[in-house]
Amino acid sequence: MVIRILSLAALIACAPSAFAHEYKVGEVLVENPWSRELPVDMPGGAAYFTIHNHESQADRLVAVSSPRAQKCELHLQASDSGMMNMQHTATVDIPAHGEVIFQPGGNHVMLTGMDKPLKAGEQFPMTLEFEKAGKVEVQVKVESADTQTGHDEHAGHQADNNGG
Ligand SMILES: [Cu+2]
Repeated sequence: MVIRILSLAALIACAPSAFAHEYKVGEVLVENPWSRELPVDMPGGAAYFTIHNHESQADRLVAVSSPRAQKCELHLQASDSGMMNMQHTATVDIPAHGEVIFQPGGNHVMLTGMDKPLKAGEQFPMTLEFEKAGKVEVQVKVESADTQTGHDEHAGHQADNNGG
């Protein structure tokens, strides 16, 4: 009986949310890929997820692509002395036994060149390619705009993109 209770506790500890969905390639886990519904006049979007590396050596996210967007770019965002700073990067390092979080106000995959805007409730495929673990296709769930807050930095960034 004690053993049964313990194993149940372990199961719960490994599942932070009943709604989380995750994808595995080698020892790399991509957790809960999601995006946010955007107004119709917004031609781009952003995708977020958490990457866990259970391998004892570091890996690297080297490419992202989706049939839903012409271009998927890796963007890093760092708060530098109070100023939000966004930069395009070719790759993202995933430390050994570490995790990298992509989230609003932080790292994200910028989606541009979409033929139609993202609608809440839909999901679309996106392929992540890791240098060592290889490729994995995930389903990105689109959530409604009001389920999350604090995205203002990113709206400003997209305005910049439109100008260039
Ligand atoms: Cu961006």
